[in-house]
Amino acid sequence: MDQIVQKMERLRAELRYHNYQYYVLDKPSISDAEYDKLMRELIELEAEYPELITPDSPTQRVGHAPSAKFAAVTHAEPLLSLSNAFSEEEIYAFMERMERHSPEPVVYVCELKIDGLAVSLNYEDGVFVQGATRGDGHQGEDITSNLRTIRSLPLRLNEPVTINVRGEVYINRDDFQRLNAERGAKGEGLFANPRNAAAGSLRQLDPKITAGRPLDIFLYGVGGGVSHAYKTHKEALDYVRDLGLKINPHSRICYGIDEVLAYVEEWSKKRTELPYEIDGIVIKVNDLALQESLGVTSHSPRWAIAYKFPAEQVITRVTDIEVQVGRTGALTPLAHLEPVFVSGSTVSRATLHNEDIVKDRDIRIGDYVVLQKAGDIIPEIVRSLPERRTGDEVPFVMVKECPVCAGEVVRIPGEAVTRCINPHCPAQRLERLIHFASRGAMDIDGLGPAVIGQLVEAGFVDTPADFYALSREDLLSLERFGEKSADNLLSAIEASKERPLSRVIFALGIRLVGAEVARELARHVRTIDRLQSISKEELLEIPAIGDKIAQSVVDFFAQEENTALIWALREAGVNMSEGEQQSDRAVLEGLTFVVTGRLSRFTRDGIEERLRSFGADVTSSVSKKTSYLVAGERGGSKLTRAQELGVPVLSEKDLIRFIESRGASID
Ligand code: 3BA
Repeated sequence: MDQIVQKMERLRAELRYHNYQYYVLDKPSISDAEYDKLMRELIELEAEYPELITPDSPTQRVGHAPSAKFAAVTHAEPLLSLSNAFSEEEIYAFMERMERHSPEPVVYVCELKIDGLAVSLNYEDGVFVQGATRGDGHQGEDITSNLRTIRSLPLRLNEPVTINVRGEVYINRDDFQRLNAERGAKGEGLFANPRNAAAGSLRQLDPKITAGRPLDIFLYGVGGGVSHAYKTHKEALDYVRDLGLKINPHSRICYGIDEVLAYVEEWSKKRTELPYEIDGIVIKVNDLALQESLGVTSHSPRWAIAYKFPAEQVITRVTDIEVQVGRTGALTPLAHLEPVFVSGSTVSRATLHNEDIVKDRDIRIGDYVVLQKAGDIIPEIVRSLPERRTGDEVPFVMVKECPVCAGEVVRIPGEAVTRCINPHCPAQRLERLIHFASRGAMDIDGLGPAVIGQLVEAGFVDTPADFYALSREDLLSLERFGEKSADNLLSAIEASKERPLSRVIFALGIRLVGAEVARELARHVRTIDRLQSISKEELLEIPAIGDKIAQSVVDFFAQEENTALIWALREAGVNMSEGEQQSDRAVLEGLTFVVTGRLSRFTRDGIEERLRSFGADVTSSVSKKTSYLVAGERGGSKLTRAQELGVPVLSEKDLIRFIESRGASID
């Protein structure tokens, strides 16, 4: 038996090596036929001794059955976003901020910004155990089975380390062309660009489909604490490379603005020569200690910036300007365009935001205009081309009454928006209903704009509370509704009654209260009753809440319809409080913490008690089973031990953020 095990391990090591040469280094070391022969030998052995198959065996890339849904994964360390720069001046301003913060000249690393999808990979003792999408940065989806199919992603590293690495999954341009050609031939839909193709491939529930897609990956960072032997970003990249992971070969150390701008200019020109698409350049401070002291804002590190290449611009014609009514009654001019292909998709509409923007950009019906996608997604009219006018163009005038309810419209002096002030306006009502059921809000599956339109049309629904009174018969009387879809919708509506208070608050559609502010409010008030009776002064004590938001909340609850709506939602059984006791215990469930060193906000006993109240185990010594070491000042031997074992280390601040990222608060 031992000999068989040895033989298998030898074959695996050999295959791993050739795989690395071929997929990571792009330098094949044996012929395909020889590789296949080794692989067949291993497959046969494993078929004979299935009990000896290991999950990191090269044969095990596509072993997994399709899943019904991706599980949610909470990132131990959030994947932040990058702040953007769109000009040389903004790069310069960024670098000046860095230099001001440092007594010595700052060293930078410039990298290509791969236009793919950010993912996070976990290796335990050198074995790939879990991979996830970035999601909202705190929570992503578990796409381990799909990531395992990427040949350049090692299932086992060169060293048995436990590490989290981050990178970008992408598809090469020519692989993308080939993939689309194949799809076209089979009558399947085409992907707009390599990025969408990569996203679509990672989103497959059946890893066998993903395995047939030409996905590739570059890693560019390590997640979590400064727990390794390297001191700079460049050294971290080298470390990641030495583990056997694929890093991009074009990153470069740059000293000073001239070298950074030279890199930007060089790759702005050479980007078309690359086999993959890039959408900019990432500039990072090289020194990790300096990174740490620069810190992060709420969403992005201060020590990095992404220079985004200018967006592709095209010319098209405005055929009409329509005024739409939003959820809060805001009237938004929307340009209808002659369809035009730009940055990967065909665009036939672009919002013009408000009256003033139309005036400032002098956009008239019939005008030729320059169009681009802001942030590569949202179509935006940059300017009109007055030199191409014929004289038949019609200037835009804001409507004097609501285009849907014909009600009164007002524009408050000093504000840019014109609003329909009729609270019963059907357009607002519809938008409010759509918002209530939408993904970030009550997240009711199957209750999208089309179905809601039908329900309103049929007179079944007027306010969001009416969703909860819908019967099977109501739904079956609608067109295109079968028994199955009716039952599915009813159970989705039922399930939404259990949504956390923060979502309910967001779903109400209070002006200026987005998802983030709603979470903040829920955390402070804990029940909807408290929120209804809270004063503006009290609201202002909440850090994230300023004068405008506070006023908006108070105004909302001063309206009788809104208090009636809350009453009706409560009657329907919708959750109206943040179940503190129960939910808190789930926050850190299954995690084991060790605390060391001197903390500033808490005593050792105090923090340990808090951790336990969140459901965590707290032990006194660091082992492989430890999930996190919380280290204050002078961590000593426990810190060293954690670093040896690759146990992630959290500072006091990290811990607070970590708990917050899980929807709770340490206070
Ligand atoms: N470097 C994307 N974020 C990147 C770690 C920071 C970062 C990126 C990057 C925040 C690329 C945001 C998503 C994320 C890991 C957060 C890159 C690229 N560095 N080279 C500075 O090539 N697209 N994206 N990923 N943490």
